[in-house]
Amino acid sequence: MNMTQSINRLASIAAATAALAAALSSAHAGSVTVTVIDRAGKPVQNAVVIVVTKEAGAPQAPLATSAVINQAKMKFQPLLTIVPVGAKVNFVNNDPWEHHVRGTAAGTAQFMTNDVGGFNMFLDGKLDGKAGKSAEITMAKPGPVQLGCHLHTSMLAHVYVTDSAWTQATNAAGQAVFDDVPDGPAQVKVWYSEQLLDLAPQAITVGVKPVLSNLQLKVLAKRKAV
Ligand SMILES: [Cu+2]
Repeated sequence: MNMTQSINRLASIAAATAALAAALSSAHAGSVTVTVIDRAGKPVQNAVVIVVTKEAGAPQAPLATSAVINQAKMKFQPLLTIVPVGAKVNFVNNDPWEHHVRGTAAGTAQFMTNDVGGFNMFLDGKLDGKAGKSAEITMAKPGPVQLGCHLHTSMLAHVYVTDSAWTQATNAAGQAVFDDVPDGPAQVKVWYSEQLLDLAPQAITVGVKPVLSNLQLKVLAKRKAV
């Protein structure tokens, strides 16, 4: 084998190795653990963590495309619901009195646009022995939505409408754990109802090594988890 043949041989081996590495890395999905703490360093439960990836893909456990939010005992239940864009959310009044439910953009969006895709609906009180009155809303736009009631100002809850399949609420330890994020560059974003101004997204690189990311809010967590 002369010099040129050797170099060609090496070049073809290198190309094959690179192709194999690319195939392996594109097939791989990495683990990302995000911990959200508040201004005082305490873990924040029910913050919404969104991982935005460049690679297409779907997690093994996709977000449900429908959800039910009950009104019961003067509260929305649950207080935080995460759904993908286009999801249908059914509001059900289980109280024996009327609720006038409204949805408006939450966070900075409420100041930045008049077109918030908001909604309003009267739900009559539930009659004994009958199913609660309900109404379905399609969540057409990404972003946080604040729920309230025109009749009962103490009623407050949120729907986070996400355009990333990798979106989770943090647990009591302030953590969101994603097991199958496609490899490559990604951004971690966090939304929390008390944090009005969005924090800058954090750039991460997903790969074989698990990513541990910490985000600190500029506000204090609610004393009682929402
Ligand atoms: Cu009400």
